[in-house]
Amino acid sequence: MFGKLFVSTLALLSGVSAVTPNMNGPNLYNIANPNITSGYFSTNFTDITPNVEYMDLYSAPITSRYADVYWTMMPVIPLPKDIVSRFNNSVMAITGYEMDQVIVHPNGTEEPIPCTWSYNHHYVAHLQGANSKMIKVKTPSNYEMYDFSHGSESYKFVTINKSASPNNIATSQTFSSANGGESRGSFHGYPYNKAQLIHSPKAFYIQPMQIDTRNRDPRYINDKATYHAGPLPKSNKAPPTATYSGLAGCPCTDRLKKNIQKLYNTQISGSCKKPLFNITECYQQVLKETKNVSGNTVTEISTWAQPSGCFFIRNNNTKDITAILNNYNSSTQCGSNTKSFIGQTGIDRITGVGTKISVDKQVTIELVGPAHVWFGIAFNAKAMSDLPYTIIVNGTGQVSELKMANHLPGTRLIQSINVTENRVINSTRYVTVTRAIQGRTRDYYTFNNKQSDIPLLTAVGNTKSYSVHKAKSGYTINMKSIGGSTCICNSGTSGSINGLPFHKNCMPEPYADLIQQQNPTCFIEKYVGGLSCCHHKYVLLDKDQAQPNHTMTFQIKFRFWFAEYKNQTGLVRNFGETERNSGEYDVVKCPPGTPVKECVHIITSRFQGKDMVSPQVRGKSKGFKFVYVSGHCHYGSCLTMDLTNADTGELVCHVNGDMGQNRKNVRFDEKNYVKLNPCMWGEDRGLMKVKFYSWDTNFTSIKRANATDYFTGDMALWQNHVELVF
Ligand SMILES: [Cu+2]
Repeated sequence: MFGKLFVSTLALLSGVSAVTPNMNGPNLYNIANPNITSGYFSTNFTDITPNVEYMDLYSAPITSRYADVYWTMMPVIPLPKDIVSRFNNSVMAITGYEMDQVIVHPNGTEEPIPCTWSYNHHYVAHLQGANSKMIKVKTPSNYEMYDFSHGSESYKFVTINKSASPNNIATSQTFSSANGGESRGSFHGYPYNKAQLIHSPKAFYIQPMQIDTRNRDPRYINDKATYHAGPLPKSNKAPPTATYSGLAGCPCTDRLKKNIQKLYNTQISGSCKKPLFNITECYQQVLKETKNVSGNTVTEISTWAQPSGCFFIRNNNTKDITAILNNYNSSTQCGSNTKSFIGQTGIDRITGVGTKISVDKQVTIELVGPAHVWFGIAFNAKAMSDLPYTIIVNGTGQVSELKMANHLPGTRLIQSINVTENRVINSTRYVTVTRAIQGRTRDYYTFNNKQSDIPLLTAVGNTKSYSVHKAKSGYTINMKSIGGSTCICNSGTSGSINGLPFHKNCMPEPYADLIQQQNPTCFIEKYVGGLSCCHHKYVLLDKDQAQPNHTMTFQIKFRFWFAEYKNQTGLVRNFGETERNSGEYDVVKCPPGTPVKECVHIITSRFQGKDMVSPQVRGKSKGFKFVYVSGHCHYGSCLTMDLTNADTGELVCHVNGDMGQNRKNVRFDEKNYVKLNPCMWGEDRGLMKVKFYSWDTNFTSIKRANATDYFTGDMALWQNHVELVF
């Protein structure tokens, strides 16, 4: 063994020869950006790092039936005792890893299983050090790009004993590059003298997502060479001729209940982005807004003279509300023909303050509050730090105007209001003031029909004269048009699939283009497949499709390559998304008749270096050097991924989706399942030299996909490792 160490949780010694080969075979892997002028870069780990060693680790067995989804954090696998004691209080330098999925037979032999049997959708794996612990984290609803880690349920390792690991050596490491169907045939390794460093390594964790796609028909059950389609749900997008399983796209089956809630907003100016044309919804929403619809009916009209879709009109004299649905695609704006609008709040439960605002030729503000202490109301503010225009009524009935300050009493303003009413009835004070619509200066709030929702802050004191508040609260006053129309517009949807909230953060232009392209992945009502329909233990068959009973049991196998720590440069994870920040997207099939060459679905995103690494990891560094850049995209459709430095036009990394062709004697070559070569930079011969990028560098990512067929839940991720530069 030339002093090389071979360890395994199963203590398997088969397949080990004197010259330690790569687990998945010699010379299997390639890189996307070789520098052939300086020689050939070998992807055999023993060629990169002298005296490199390895350890083989196996997940607990996974047992699945056809169409099962397996996606959960698996039980911890302790590292072999001799490794733990050897690296206790010292550093292991991980130079790369290999992955496979294998059936381990009772006699110890291993049988790799193809993508056509169990599709590794992805995995996130970790090595835990003695000074870290695993915590479960809920991805925040407005997560940043670097927060993402292949799906919603995620785990994080945090350092528990900072002083134990000197020089900020990491106490845990995550492995999730080229981490899906491409994993077995794609290179996960670093150049000479670069590594993922971990202090006191102790345990292995893996959260794989596997989809069982093995046809259990006795005619095909043992055919590893060719894919034979098994039963597929109605929402499956793969054509009958597909050489890959449509289950890999996580189709939403009729076993899942989709609950869609529509969202609405009102407008008294401009036009609805999405007018509401459904008569039942129109009636319900007008009733919700006004509490009273005259005739309990919606009048349908078709005219250019009114805004499109659903709106209501309040009669100036009778105060009757008429609900109207205009089927004409008109350009007339909401609220037209009027400058008067009105809004009213209830009495706030915390402060006891209520407000009514009427805007016509001037503004009338009616305030209700406690009679014997001061109370106040601030306009267009969600916090005092907004420094809002404020009206204060003190316990003796004096009314004044202020510009609020943060944590300070604020500045008195020259009076612009007339007090027209000031009465006390049963310890409640009723004050009415009038004012010009336009504020006297910028310190005064100016009312305008473009703002139909005005956030208000209310406060109440303990004392007669204005001083520190006893309680404060806030609400929004909703202004409605009088005489003119108040439109009710569609403003999107929210909802859940199988009881789990559906949440996407698809970013608008210029960051990404899924929203503009109306990609179905962003909208629950259009969503037909992907991670949200693919949770642990889901069965990807319709209700009326019986799930075959036959089970298959296999394990995920990892071979970690490591070396003694000799001041290798430690690498950190760096993450980018072309589908910002959805985490997946649909490759939408091109229209029938499109020439094959033009049938390409393209998405683009723009981000900066700092969007790819969290501020905590960036620390005081001024930038980074790419060492390992790995594109991630899926089976069947992935054509190319390009990462470009938008400031210079330099193409940083170009990745080709290398589709399997079922060639004999080629490993991991299942037809149309992908293999992805990473880009690498280093001092080794055959590699390009590393380059510095500041955190402000602008990058563009473009992903091209073959859209001859429809693919749900595809991805276009960059899962990289970089060197920080201080
Ligand atoms: Cu993926």
